[in-house]
Amino acid sequence: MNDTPSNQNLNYQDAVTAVEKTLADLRGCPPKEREQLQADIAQLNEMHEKLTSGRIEIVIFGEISTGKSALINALIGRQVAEVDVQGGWTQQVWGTVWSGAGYRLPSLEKSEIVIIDTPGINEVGGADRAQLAEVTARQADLILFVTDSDLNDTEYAALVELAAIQKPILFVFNKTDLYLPDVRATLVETLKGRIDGLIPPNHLVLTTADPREIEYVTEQPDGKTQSVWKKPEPEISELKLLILKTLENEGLGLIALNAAMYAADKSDRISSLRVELRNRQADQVIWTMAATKAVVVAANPIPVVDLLGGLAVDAVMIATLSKVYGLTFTMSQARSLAKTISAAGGIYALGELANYGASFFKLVTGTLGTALTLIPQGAAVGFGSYIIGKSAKHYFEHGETWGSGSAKSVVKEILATTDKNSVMNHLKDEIRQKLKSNRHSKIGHSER
Ligand SMILES: Nc1nc2c(ncn2[C@@H]2O[C@H](COP(=O)(O)OP(=O)(O)OP(=O)(O)O)[C@@H](O)[C@H]2O)c(=O)[nH]1
Ligand SMILES: [Mg+2]
Repeated sequence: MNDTPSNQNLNYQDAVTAVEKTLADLRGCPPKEREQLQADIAQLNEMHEKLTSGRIEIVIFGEISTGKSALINALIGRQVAEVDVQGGWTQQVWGTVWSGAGYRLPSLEKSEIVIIDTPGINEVGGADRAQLAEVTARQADLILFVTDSDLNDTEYAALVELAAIQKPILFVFNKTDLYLPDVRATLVETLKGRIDGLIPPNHLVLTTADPREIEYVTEQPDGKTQSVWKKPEPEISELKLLILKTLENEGLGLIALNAAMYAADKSDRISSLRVELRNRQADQVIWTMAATKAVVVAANPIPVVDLLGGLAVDAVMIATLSKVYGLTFTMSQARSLAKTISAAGGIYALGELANYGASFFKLVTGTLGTALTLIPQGAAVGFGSYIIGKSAKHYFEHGETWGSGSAKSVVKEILATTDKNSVMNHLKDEIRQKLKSNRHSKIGHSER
């Protein structure tokens, strides 16, 4: 990112707009969708606040005991993070404002840098680690990856994952005071090889966040020597400079890019959730209507009524489906689409009707026992509606077209890929249940 400041401002403005637009989209969702997007709305609000206040978040990653917390203390200049010899000290992700950084994003008064401490990467289990990665992907503008020796497998894997997030990473080799100069130089070369292709070599920086005490020997006026053990000052100036330089170079562009990526991600989530919800709603409409028709046919065994009444049920189903897809089909539009689909699939074919017809006529004066034999016929007609519904769904999903095929090819494909037996069995169950609960009304009538 070698943006000029004005370019950065432009990107920044774009990002603010993108986040605001996505937020407006989220708020404008129908209540059902909004319910499922609560967490996204909250996160995006936070992102908006972060963006408009110019809060930059630096997240520190690394194995346990590599000195992540010590590094934060050294950068901030106070003991804000708990440091411990025992590994696994930091248990939660938490942040603190780096007020002494002396950096503000241009034109953003309230701009501040927050440093976020995390537990050691081998400390957290799989699920937590995924959550940690997600939090980082969401919040971090800059990542510090801390190690105190050559990388082990876990560290390398984590580094690769982080590099994939596409955010700037500074690679910190801490505890350099523990190595003799030549060993340290060899380690630096090894580490350069490890990060090759993942992190630019000039993003590798050496630190001593919490140096071990060393012996200071002083000569007294009387010639005697005195020794005191003291902790030298931490060596973190190179890291601090590199952080500030990165922010200076990438500044607004950094958080802008981050926020824009985040908003795009949320937009995708809204669309996929919308597709998923529509899908579910549409299927529910199809099942309900197919079952209704199956029950109507099973309980009123008059084929002519079925033919006319059946088309009405299908038309209602299609009009309802159109609403799921944000359209408003009139009953006559719906009836005409139902006819097109039935014709394309031969769903009301004479042959089939004749099959049902014979038994229907026989059963007009039927008893309870014979009425139950209408179950397969009801289910067969319900299956027809199911196919009509699925075809209409396809039509609506493709923006009121048959996509690349024709009505005929679509219905044919749906017929070929539907498990007829399982749909029929489901519909038969529905009929049995309805007939049982309506025993006194419907079947009571046919018994009389
Ligand atoms: N010699 C030396 N020791 C250090 C340095 N930085 C940290 N330490 C020591 O390493 C130990 C672990 O430091 P922490 O800062 O707690 O490490 P951490 O990465 O936060 O550890 P967890 O929170 O447990 O994952 C402590 O005993 C520190 O004093 C350093 O630069 N040199
Ligand atoms: Mg810690």
